[in-house]
Amino acid sequence: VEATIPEPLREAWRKYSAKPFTQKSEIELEFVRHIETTLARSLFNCDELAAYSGIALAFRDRLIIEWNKTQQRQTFADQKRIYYLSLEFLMGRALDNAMLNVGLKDVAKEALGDLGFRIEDVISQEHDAALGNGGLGRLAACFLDSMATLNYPAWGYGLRYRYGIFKQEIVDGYQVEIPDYWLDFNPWEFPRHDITVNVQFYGTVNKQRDTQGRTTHIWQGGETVQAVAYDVPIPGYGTPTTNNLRLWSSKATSGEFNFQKFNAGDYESAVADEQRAETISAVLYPNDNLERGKELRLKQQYFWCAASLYDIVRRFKKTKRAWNEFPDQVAIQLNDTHPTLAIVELQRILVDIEVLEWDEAWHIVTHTFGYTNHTVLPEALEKWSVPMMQNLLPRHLQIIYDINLFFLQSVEKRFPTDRDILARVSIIEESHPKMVRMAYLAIIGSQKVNGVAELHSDLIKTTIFKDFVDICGPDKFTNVTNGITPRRWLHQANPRLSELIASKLGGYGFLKDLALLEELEDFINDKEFRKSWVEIKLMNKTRLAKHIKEATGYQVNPNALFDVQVKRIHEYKRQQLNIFGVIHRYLAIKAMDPKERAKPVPRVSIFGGKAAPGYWMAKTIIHLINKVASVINNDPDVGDLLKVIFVADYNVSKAEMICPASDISEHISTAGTEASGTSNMKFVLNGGLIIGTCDGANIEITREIGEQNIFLFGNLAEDVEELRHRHYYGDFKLDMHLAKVFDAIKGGMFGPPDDFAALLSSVESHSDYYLVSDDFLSYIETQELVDEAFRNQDEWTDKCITSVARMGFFSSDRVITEYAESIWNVEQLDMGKENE
Ligand code: NBY
Repeated sequence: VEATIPEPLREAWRKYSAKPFTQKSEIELEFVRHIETTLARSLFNCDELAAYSGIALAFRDRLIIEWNKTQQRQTFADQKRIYYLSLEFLMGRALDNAMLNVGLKDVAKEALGDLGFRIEDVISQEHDAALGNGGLGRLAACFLDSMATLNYPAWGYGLRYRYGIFKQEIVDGYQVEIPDYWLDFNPWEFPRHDITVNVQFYGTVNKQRDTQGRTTHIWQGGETVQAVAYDVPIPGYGTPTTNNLRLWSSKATSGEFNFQKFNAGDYESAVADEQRAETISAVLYPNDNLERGKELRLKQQYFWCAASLYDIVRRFKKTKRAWNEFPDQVAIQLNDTHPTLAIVELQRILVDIEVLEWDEAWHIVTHTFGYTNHTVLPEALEKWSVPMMQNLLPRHLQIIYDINLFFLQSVEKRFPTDRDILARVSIIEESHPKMVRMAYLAIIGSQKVNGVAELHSDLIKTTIFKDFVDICGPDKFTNVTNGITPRRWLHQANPRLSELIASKLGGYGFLKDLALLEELEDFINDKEFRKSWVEIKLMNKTRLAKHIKEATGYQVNPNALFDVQVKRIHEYKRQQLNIFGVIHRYLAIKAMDPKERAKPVPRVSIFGGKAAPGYWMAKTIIHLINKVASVINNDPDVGDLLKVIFVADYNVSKAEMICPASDISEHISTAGTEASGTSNMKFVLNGGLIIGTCDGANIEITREIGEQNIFLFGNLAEDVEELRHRHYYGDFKLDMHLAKVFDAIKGGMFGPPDDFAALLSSVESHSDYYLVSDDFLSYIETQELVDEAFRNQDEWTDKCITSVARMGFFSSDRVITEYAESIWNVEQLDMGKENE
């Protein structure tokens, strides 16, 4: 391209083109320029929010320079690209991350200092980008960071929700949801009003014969909505690579239609059309691990898949390659089943628009996609009603039926004697109404299917997808254990620990190669090092204690054992087990002779997490935690021995404060239910220990750090089925310690017992599906072991240091490398000397 531009022009352009800043004075110049011109303010009315805006704009510009060059480099290299399709990207704040990733936080700190601001105060002005529910969305964000850091040519595709996950307030002990309008000022996105895609809904399908006598399908009528691209730069750490996250926003097509309505004076219906269109990307659905079949959600999914596929195909077509090379240029990863319609959409584009033969198109499709499963919970497996899909996406439903027909024919040929297999594996469930099973469609349309931790990947092969292993062969199914980015979850969240580690390991190389942490074990007896280690933990706990005081009014002792469970509230994650354990502890303290009360280890039980607004049982658990907190925290018999805290509105930036401040964190799901968990990794990487079940990635964490460094308890996944069966048919007897806890609740100790009746009866008389009673004794005994271990601070510190040293495996860089090699078959871009 460049060769066609005359040299003098190129010369002038080069002379004036923006250069990335590196000096303090340059940052100050940019900062003041943005305050004075972009924001039209001055020194005299520059508050912290304005200072945030100024510095964010300066760094935004800085990223854009590298982002442009990255796009050019990747176009020029013309390699296979990764497209990560996710309905959720739980990014959190961007400024701190941007400063750290380009290596200029220290310089920015001085610059801001010169101009009268403390960098921490400025950073905390930023609103979290909370376009996700929990682990699945945060995983996508960690992957973007790793893909950029490793110089992979990669794009994220998602939706630009106007409202992210709701903000949580606690009022009288109850969760209240507040809308999260976050776009007032967002310097991190670039609207691309020139990059739009028209997306069609509803209408009808007509068959036609083309000139060669082929039958073609024409999808006509219905309505169209316009997708507008908003681009978010994703800077890698210590590399110029700055990738792109493209989020689609919906708006009414500015076509004939509206114009005519306006001219005819029908303003109201023209405006209504506009609002209906904008509704598609208006709000993130706040359910995690629950599927609710709403039409608007299906619209979101198709809107996003259609726009993304159009964009991907457009980019491929620019290279003028033959269609059969598509899978060599494009790898599309489906983050759960939410983007499964992308499979159908690509088949539609190839067959209906590009007029490829069905088989040739299907070969391309099935070599392009990979599908990641994140759950085995039956209530979370996506299904869409056939009538709804028929109405909204008539052509796609036809294609799904054809995919299913060819698939079932091949199954029948291979398993002619198995009479039920066709009904079991059909994409269409023969219920009333009929349902499209999205996971089955995703498996059939993908080249690889993966789970997110070893146990989970084994479970999907032996339970929910067993038949597909027989049909497709075991090689289609694989495991890629999750990980986290050490940039955000160590360096950014815990700068002091990161600095201490760097001082021992001779630099920050471990942030790019986390396995280097193993050298920390050499310093385990280094007195100075250990002292700093303990001091840092105490500082982080003190910082959290300060937040707790401000947010709740409760004063907690930073020297107490901080016991943390923060994650979405869900019965399978068993916050109820934790709070019942807290009540047990409280009853034990109350029963002690006052002289005895000096003995137990003081503990602060910290909870945090949102309940889906329609998940009544989860809300009841939040209510119970808050009631228990107000009783225990105000009981003079207890004092510092036990405090219970509910941190409202748990989100990414709260996690950055909480993870470094824990002594022990709880990952106590019923065995076999938590696919992986990723906060378990964050806590250990920050020098905390775990109490947990043999579930998800806890198992691999144990293998890496050693079983002497983790507190495991409870029944194993392989025994769960049998136990449930026994509850159901045999006699069920509540654990005796748990019975005392229940008596206390029923006696009104924590308010009207009716408030908690359903929660108790889910354990007592509704077969205790999550095995709370079965695991209770083992849980409380293990908590006693935790107390004992904490009493010996030296040994505790040994465990913490050893664990951190052995966490290298859980870097999302390792995860992305595995995906790249075993699923995507893509290569890192050769950065030549640029990456030095
Ligand atoms: O994905 C989580 C798993 O529970 C966790 O074990 C795992 O570590 C993590 C990353 O692999 N799943 C999760 O967060 N799921 C959701 O947030 C979610 C959101 C929406 C829907 C379903 C699940 N939905 O159907 O709308």
